[in-house]
Amino acid sequence: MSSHSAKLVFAGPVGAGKTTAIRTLSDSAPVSTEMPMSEGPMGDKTTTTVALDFSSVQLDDGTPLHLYGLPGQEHFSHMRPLVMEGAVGVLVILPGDSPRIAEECEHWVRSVREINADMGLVVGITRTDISPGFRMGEVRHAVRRSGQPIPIFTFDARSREQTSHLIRALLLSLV
Ligand SMILES: Nc1nc2c(ncn2[C@@H]2O[C@H](COP(=O)(O)OP(=O)(O)O)[C@@H](O)[C@H]2O)c(=O)[nH]1
Ligand SMILES: [Mg+2]
Repeated sequence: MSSHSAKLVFAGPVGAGKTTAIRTLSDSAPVSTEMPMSEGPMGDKTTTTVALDFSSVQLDDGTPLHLYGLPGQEHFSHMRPLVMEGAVGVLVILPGDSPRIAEECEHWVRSVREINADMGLVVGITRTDISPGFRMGEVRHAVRRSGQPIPIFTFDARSREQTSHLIRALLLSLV
């Protein structure tokens, strides 16, 4: 890793855990643009990211790591190439309790690759503790359908240890 800085982007659908992961990792208070959900609350989730999340953390060697969370909604898809500009890798976060997880996986991995085919990519699946129906095999198949193989992990975005582990896996996949 260079001594300058690195940029990582967190992508994925609404409710996956992008904002939570960035908050969990943050050294300083993250900048966030949370607003009440226009369509009303989704379960216990009453706000959603309308523009983006941003935070900066330091790697062990002192390298600043800039973290950006993309808005999940499709009507903000025009922001993805802008936010991904200059990023070294993308973490696609998917909610394990989504009945559409395979479809969402294929969609997000393809969207990222359409913007940058060489982008480092890792899939992280949250909320598996509350998803009795979660099947890793479905996500593996979806990843295969969307092209090159990429690592898939489960993690809890509320856990700093688990989220840091995933970031390390993404950074290691780039070298
Ligand atoms: N039970 C459980 N909840 C989680 C886990 N990871 C994230 N969450 C919760 O899932 C929600 C994700 O919302 P948010 O971070 O706003 O999602 P975003 O739309 O992707 O930014 C939050 O309420 C988190 O606390 C997990 O592994 N298990
Ligand atoms: Mg968010």
